[in-house]
Amino acid sequence: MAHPRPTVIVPGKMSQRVLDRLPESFELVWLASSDPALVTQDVAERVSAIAVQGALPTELMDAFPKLEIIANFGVGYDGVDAGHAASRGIVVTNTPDVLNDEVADTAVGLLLNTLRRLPVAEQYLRQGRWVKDGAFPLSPLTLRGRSVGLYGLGRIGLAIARRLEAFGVSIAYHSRSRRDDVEYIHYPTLKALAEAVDTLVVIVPGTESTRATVNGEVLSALGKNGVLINVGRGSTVDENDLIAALQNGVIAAAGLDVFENEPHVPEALMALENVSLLPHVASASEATRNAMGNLVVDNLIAWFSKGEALTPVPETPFERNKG
Ligand code: NAP
Ligand code: 8YV
Repeated sequence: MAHPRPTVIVPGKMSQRVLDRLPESFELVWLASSDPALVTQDVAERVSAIAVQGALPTELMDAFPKLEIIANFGVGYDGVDAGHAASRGIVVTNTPDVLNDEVADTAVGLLLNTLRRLPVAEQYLRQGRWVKDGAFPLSPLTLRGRSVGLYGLGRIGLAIARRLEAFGVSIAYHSRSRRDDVEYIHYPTLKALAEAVDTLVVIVPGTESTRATVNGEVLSALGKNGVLINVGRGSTVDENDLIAALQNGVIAAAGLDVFENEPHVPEALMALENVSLLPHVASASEATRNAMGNLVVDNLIAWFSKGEALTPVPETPFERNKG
């Protein structure tokens, strides 16, 4: 047989762990980009799996008639049209749980950076200003006495909440369904949560139902002592409303790991002093990214060897035709 192993296509950038492990069990075809024009007819007919990091254009998905599985590098799979995959009987997998602790650690770090301006203080020291100008200015904001609201209390939201308990702040949340296994107060709407707290941490998926839900109205409800932290997806926050709220003192500060049009961050946001910005690094340690990479490959192996993916997304609860 010319190609006894399943053929996996990887369009564009991908975790090195995935690229290193795939050839042990699969024929790996790497594409320089997601452009379907790069796919030869021969490859198109062979491909039964895609491993993807970031966006997968639907035209590329549809270039492969025998596609069975799309293994997404990341727990968020907003870059893959899972509804379309479902309509074709294609299973989509993601990388839940293995990154919860790393992302939660980063969220707490970003919150502290935003409140206490620690990255700015470090730059002050490095620029010799401690010697020249004396002590760094006191931070107007503190975590002391804050009430934190989590927008999303799933796997990562809960890991953030558990960490925040140790900081002695009050914790509440909004999600569509109330959890029975926590004591935190549940608010049935995002606006009600924003009215009740002064610190909002966004950790919901980037879907149509969350798109631009953190808008001017929600930010006004958060109030002038309010702090917004976003470690979910940029699409959840209306960036223009956020910039206006930060410029006009509608809220006090924001810490952002994710943006609407990554890697582009609006100049207006970068010009503000009351923001702390990270380039989407919440899960970005070697150990955690390798664990995510392993789960991508293990999903593919499980699918082709056992007929079941390890972590399929809810839209595609399929089993492989074992016959
Ligand atoms: P999860 O376990 O599925 O939790 C999602 C939470 O959001 C649940 O509490 C869910 O509750 C809530 N939710 C979903 N849609 C909602 C809506 N329309 N309104 C209100 N609440 C809603 O997901 P996870 O593993 O914690 O990951 C969450 C997201 O974090 C990922 O999808 C990804 O986008 C993002 N993320 C970012 C990074 C980063 O590097 N910055 C890293 C990892 C993950 P209900 O369903 O009850 O509403
Ligand atoms: C990764 C993420 O940065 O898992 C997610 O949803 O956003 C991050 O862990 C991303 O998947 C890498 O492309």
